Amino acid sequence: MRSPFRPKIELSGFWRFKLDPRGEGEREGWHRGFESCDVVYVPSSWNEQNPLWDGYDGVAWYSTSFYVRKELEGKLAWLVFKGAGYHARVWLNGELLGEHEGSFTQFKLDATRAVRFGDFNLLVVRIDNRVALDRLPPGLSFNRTAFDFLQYGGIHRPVYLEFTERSYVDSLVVETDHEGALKAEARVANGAGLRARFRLLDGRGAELLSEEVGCDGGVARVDRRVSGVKPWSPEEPNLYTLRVELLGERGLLDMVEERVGFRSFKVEKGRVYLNEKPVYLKGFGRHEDFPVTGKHVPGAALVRDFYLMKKLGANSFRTSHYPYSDEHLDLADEMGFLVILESTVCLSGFTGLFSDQAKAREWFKDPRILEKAKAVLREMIEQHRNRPSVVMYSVANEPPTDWEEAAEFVRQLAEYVRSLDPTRPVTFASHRHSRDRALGFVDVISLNVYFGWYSEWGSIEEGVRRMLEELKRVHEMHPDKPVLLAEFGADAVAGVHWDPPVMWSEEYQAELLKSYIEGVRGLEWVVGVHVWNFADFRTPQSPGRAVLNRKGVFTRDRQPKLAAHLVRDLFSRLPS
Ligand code: BDP
Repeated sequence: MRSPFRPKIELSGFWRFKLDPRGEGEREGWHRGFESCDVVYVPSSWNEQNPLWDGYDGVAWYSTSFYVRKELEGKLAWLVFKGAGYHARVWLNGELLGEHEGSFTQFKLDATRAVRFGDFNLLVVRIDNRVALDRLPPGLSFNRTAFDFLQYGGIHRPVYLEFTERSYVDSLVVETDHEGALKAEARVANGAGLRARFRLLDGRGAELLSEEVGCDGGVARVDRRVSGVKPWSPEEPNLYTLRVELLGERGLLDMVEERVGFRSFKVEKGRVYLNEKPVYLKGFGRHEDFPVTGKHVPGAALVRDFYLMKKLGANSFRTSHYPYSDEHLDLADEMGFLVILESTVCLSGFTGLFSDQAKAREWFKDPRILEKAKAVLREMIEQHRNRPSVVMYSVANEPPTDWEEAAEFVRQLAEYVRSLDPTRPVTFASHRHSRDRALGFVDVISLNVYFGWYSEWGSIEEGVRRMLEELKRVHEMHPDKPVLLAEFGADAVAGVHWDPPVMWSEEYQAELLKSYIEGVRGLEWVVGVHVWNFADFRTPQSPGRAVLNRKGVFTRDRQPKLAAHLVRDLFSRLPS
């Protein structure tokens, strides 16, 4: 939900920055302002902005100041962080506004009492980016994590201050189908006696619907079928604007908008359907990772990514392994990509973090962990549920769900997601395959498979044989569920060529991807292939990683490897 109406102060730019390795800032009163010669750019991660901060995982402080005009006095002031972390604590003019855990979901703090109108204001943010077992995703330290991507720190996404009247639209939930059904529900704060006007506009601004309703009980609703709308799909991502205007006696009090696509998506009898037609998911697992800016992918780079994905014939991706930014998903809506929106429960190397496996099992029974996992799901669904691009939720990546405790954890998350949004299918990415005890709890079975890379070293043929064997076993166990090949791939260092194809060469990567994609083509219960990964990305340091995970079909600066050209050809021979 965005507002073209509310006064807004954008806070992107150069902020003051100070590391706090001993964690003494708060005791020393840094939240009231601190001195430092260091500068950092927001939005972006701190790590690559200075080689000295590259591997820093600890506490760091940010500050900036801004002016608020006197005319805004009397309004409510909201400070919005689109993503900062891992843990953020925020002060305005020395007053604590609040805190938030998790880097990848937005949070909004009430700043009304702390703002100085007609004056300068000092905003201070303390970021704690330590890796820990009770954080999501978990780890022991910067280079010993359950997840295979760098624990970047900082204010990765935009920050702004926004003003509303005392009565304002607090949330908007929209549901559609491909035949023009439109259900919308706006929650209005202090809405007694007010009216809300819902307007639907097409791409040219022509009005297709206008309906005025009361806001009694703090809720305004419309439930209509709009005639003449074109459905949203990857081939034709038709978008409309749903605008909600809040009307008081003296006129307009608030205005919010959501971009709406009319589409339906469902899983039935082992198939997935978009707008009642079977659809094959072709695409990638991605990351938000870019040179220098870290976990912030600049808008121009995102646009390039989306054109590259289009060029290769992709129609889909997974937000591995956390919810992506609004810009990222705005482009998916706009350019027509089917998105599997994944939470931050990434547990790939989880069991390896424990010498005592009983302790690892206990983790899944800890109610605080379950609560944190639910909180991320709640926040990501609230933030992104109106997007036509988001067609499915993934509650976890590679949990050790051959264990009963982990399977029960996943079951609870899947159930929780359905209670929040029953309109979308649920999945998680499994690396336990036929030994997985949680596959029965989800609508689509997503499998991450690395035969021919992490096992069967150097033998693509043997790898593909094992992969197919395992896939068929899973299918026999769950014949009614569609299977998505959610990850498969091989590292290739760009520029390394070898004949015959050997591991780490561009040829090996290309050959492996080809054999996998051709191997599953024609299996009618396989509903898609997501290559791991779109581009090379940074990881913790270990002997298995050459600074980056090199499984990208593009390099980190988005130039093609041999595999990119081949994938284009392979995707073109798959169903659409
Ligand atoms: C999978 C993980 C992914 C890794 C990938 C790899 O889901 O995060 O990056 O393996 O090892 O197990 O390349």
